[in-house]
Amino acid sequence: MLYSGINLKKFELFKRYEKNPILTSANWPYAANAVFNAGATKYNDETLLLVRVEDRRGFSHLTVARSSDGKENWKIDPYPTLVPDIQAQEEMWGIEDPRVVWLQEREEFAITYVSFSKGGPLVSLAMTKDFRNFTRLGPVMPPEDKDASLFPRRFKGRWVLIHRPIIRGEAHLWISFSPDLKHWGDHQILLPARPGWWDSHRVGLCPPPIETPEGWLIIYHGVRYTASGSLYRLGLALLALDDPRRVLHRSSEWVFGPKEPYELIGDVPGVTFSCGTIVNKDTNELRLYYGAADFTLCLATEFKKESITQKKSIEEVQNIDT
Ligand code: BMA
Repeated sequence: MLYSGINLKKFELFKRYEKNPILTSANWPYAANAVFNAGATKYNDETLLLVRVEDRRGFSHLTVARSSDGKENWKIDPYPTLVPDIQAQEEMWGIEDPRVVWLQEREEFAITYVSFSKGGPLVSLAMTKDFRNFTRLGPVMPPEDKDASLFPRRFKGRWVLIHRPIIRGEAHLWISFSPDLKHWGDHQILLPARPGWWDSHRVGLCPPPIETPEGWLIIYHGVRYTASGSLYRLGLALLALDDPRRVLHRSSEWVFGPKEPYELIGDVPGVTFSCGTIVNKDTNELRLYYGAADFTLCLATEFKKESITQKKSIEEVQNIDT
C-alpha cells in the first residue's frame, strides 16, 4: 500500500466545466428549490439527463433535460417527467437519485431510483423506452437502501444489482442477483467502507458501472463525517468483467471532491454526488454529471490523454491498491 500523500503533486483526474453549474433551479420552467443528482444517458443522439428536482415541500421528482453537446442549451421538460406515484406508499415522500442503464436484451432503459417511504429510503425500478411512458416494477430492495444500479446485461443468466443498504449502522456497497429483476438473492458485500479513510463512514455507488476492456469501472462516493458536517467525495474501483463480485482494484485516494464555492455553499455544503456519466468512445471523453451541495447540477470531464477507461492510465493516475 502506498502512502496516500504520495500523489499530492499529481494533477487532477477530472476537470470542472468552466461554466459550472450547468443547471440550477433558476433555469427551471416551474418553481423548484434545487436541481441535482441526475441520471445520464444518450438518447436520440442527445445527452439526456433525468434530473432530481426538489420542490419546496422537500419532496423530489424527476425531470428530463436534453442537450446536443451535453454542456449547454438544455431543453427542459416543461412539467415534471416522472412524479411520485401517490397510490404507492413507498413513494409518499418523493423519488430521488436515478441511475439509467440501457438493457439491450429488453430493448429498454432501466431506471433504479430511491423511493422515500415512511419506513425509510428504498430502491425502486422503472422501465422506459422513450422517457415519456414509464412502467414501474416497484420496490426491489427494502429500506434502508439507496444508490443502486443494474449492470446492462445478465451474468450467467442473472441480472446483477449494486446497491447500498444500511445494516447495523454500516453502509457498504452490496451486490445481489436476480433471474427476473423481481426476486433478489445471493447478497454479499462488494466494497466496504474503510474505517479511518476518506470513505470511512459510508460508501455508495455513483453512476452505473462502466464497461472497459479491463473490467467494470466503478465510481463510488465515500463519506467522512467531520466537525462541520459530511464530506462527499468520489473514488474508483475496478470489477472483473466476467464476475463483478471480484474487486480487482480500488483507489486509495479520492479522485474528486468539493472544492469550488458552488460545491461548498448550498443546501448541503461539501457534497459532490454523481448519478450519471456519458462515455464518448470516439473522443475517449468521460463526462461526469454531479450534484453540487445538493443544490445545482455540474459537469466535470475526465481529461487525461489516455482515458481512465484504459487500464494504463488507471494505474498511472491513481495509486491503486487492491
Ligand atoms: C445521500 C443522498 C443524496 C445526497 C447526499 C448528500 O444520502 O440522499 O441524494 O446528495 O446524501 O446530502
